[in-house]
Amino acid sequence: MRYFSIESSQMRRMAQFLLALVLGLALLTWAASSVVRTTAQEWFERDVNSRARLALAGARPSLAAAWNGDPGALRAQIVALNRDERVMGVALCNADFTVRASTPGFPEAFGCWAVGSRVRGEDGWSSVATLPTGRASVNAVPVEELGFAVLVQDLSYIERRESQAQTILLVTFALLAALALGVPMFVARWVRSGRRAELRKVRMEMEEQPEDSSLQWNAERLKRTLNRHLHGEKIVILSNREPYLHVRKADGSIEVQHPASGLVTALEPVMRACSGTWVAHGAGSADRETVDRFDRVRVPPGEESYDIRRVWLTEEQEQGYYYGFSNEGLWPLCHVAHARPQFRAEDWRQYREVNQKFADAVCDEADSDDPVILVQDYHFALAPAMIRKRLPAATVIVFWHIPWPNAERLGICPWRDELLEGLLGSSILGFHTQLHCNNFFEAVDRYLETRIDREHHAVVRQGHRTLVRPYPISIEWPVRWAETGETAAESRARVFADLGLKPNALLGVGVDRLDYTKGIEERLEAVETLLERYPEFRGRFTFVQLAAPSRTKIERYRLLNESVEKLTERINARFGQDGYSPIVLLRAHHEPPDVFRYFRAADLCYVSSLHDGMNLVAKEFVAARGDLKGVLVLSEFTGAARELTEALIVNPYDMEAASEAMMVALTMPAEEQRDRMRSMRAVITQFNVYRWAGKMLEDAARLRSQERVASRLSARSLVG
Ligand code: ADQ
Repeated sequence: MRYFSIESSQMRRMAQFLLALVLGLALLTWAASSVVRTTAQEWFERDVNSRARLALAGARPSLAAAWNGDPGALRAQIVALNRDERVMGVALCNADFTVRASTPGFPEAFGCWAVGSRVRGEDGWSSVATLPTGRASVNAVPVEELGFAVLVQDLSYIERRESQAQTILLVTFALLAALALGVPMFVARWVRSGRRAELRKVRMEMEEQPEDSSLQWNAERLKRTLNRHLHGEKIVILSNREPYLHVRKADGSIEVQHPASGLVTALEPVMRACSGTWVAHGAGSADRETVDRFDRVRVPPGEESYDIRRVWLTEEQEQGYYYGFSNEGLWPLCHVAHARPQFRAEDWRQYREVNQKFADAVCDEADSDDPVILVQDYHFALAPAMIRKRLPAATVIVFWHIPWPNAERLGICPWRDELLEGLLGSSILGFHTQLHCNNFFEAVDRYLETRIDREHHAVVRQGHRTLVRPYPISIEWPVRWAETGETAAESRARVFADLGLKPNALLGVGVDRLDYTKGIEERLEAVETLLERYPEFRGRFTFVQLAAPSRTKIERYRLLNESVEKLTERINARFGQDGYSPIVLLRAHHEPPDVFRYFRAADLCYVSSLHDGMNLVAKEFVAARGDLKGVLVLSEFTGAARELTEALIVNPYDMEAASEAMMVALTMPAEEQRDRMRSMRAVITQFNVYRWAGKMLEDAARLRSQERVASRLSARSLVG
């Protein structure tokens, strides 16, 4: 996609060169023509003078003979001398400077008195003067002792000839200049229109490929796509979080953990399908012990198909880059969740340093000059430009997993320009929604010198083009964890037993990292409002919150943790009775099979994010419900609300509406539950994570072929 800019800069350079050439030639022509003009003029004048002298010298004896004779014969002689059309006049002057005879039209300025005193010796006198009619040459020779003869010749014809010659020279030069400028420009234009047509074809293919809905995306199709379009190239993924952590347990054994992360949930199945290397921060307590000497470990355990390349960070780096700039700066900046972003210069320095460190690791893992690299999330806004610097031909696909703020909000970040510039190092920049893309365009437009190509959804900066498009993320389908062989009834029985619930109890579930953007406090308050407004649910409805501790070193997260705990205690104190607690807070990381058991056991799942990119929990709940039971209550501020329209969509800030939705969910007839669930499952079946990755990789593949066409054509035109 850099093609057009390279091409136009080449054109610009060529035009500049041609213009300089033409100006140089014009200057040269002017200088040459004035030299030629002066020299030619001198030659002509010398020639005319010598011819005049010859004529006079030749006529001298006969003039002397006739001087004192018949005036008519003397006159006839000077008329004969005057016959040449360029001779303006001839005069014969006596020794006392009086006129002896002259032809009509002899110029007054060269009368006998004016010339006489200058005629000395045998050679006489000659000169060039400017008369009102133009330049003229005058030659005077003595005629023995009798006097002298004067012949005046018109030189204006020399000027006329010179100006004619100069006009011809200039016209010829102008014609040559027009040819020199016009022909290459025409050829370039012609070549460019050819290239455009070819590129338009590729681009149209890229934009208008209809989707074959009968062909569902799955791991196999993704693999095929990769093989067909990218010839099975190895993919390098970069993310902060690794898909598998090795953790040393209290008993000394090493356990493999799946982190609670939407990013990992989405990308792990993609990596299984594609293979390659996943570069990530080695954060597990036993991570160093499980890597080889290249800091690599083969995963998934037991089904090894790709490598994790672990990058180690010092405590200061982790503090500044991860906790500081990423999670106290960018995270609150991108989420409208009322936490004030903290921007510290030291954090920014670490963020830059760590981005460089990861970018270097990615480049080291690349096995070609033009690898396909998937950069994930807000931890690595600078890495794309850093990678591009080392591997200019790489296809860098960035996916931003969280919302992108509007330009005004982004403007408060002291390093907003650097963030935008870093991201524009990518070939494709993906967001969950069109709104986030629009916000990005707005920010780039406001803060950087770029060209926004709205027709093709791209930003062009310094000759590099970045496609900016929505790719709504999703989950694998079918979800591995939903295929455990445990029926929904068995899951429900097990969870009810674990929580000590009565068989007729109603269960709500929330599953999140303990993060203030997820609206966990608002969710608990909505449960309180439900019990307040609908007493029939007291003693019967229990809401279990699975809360994975997250970013616990950050004060805001510690406060949230305390607040959720206090809120739970207060609500339980208010409505709890005889062993019944309306809220069960399970503050721990749960492995996916446990999470899915809770999903299958619940009557409703409430996802109450105050602002979210997509929210995969909502999709996981739907995926877990193969029994077509259960109701999803979903915040309107999630990306998922745009796709899962059969959920009960609520504003999580509106306690009454949220509690009302929970009431509707808990009393919803089984048939309606089935219809809603079926329709949501159909959406996720089709719009699963393989499609998400496939669409991006297909776009990347087309981009690569488009760039290859462009560079082939430009090479051809250079050769031509
Ligand atoms: P997250 O903020 O991590 O993701 P989300 O998309 O909901 O949010 O994914 C959370 C994942 O963690 C889910 O797979 C869930 O099962 C798991 N999880 C949550 N709580 C857990 C617990 N207690 N124990 C174990 N696992 C738990 C970011 C963005 C989202 C975006 C994703 C993917 O914030 O908006 O959808 O990336 O792009």
